[in-house]
Amino acid sequence: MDHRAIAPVALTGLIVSASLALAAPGTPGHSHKTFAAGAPGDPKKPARTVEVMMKETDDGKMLFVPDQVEAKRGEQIRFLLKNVGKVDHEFMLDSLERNAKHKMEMQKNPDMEHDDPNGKRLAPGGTSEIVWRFSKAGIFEFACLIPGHYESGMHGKAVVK
Ligand SMILES: [Cu+2]
Repeated sequence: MDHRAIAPVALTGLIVSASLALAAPGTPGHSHKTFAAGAPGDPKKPARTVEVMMKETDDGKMLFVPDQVEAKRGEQIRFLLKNVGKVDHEFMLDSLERNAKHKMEMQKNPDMEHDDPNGKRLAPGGTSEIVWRFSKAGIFEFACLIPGHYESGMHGKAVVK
């Protein structure tokens, strides 16, 4: 019996199961290392404060107030986020394409929690902030990607000139 022939097979099996575990769907949380809408800001540098409220209306809509923010290229904005609604909401600042893709992922994994430089999830009554540097010109989007919320109106534009 040659034990040396068995060892590499066992090792390969171990590597395969480890990779499968890492790639398993439904893993809560994920990181976003690249950002489409600019870059995480520097809280020590000056920033203009923009308050954004998240809420539901009596007729079933879900909104950001305001739903449009304008910035100059290079400007830093401190988004002061307030969930004044009755359910969880999130604020995810990204390109329209990336938010659309991310929304599909959220449909498969609705409990995905966000606490990223460009996105936060807030419980009712919760507040948070995001300091963001709009280093690129373009039209970006802030959206709530919790299933059903985007479709109920929960998205806004960030226009950077
Ligand atoms: Cu929402």
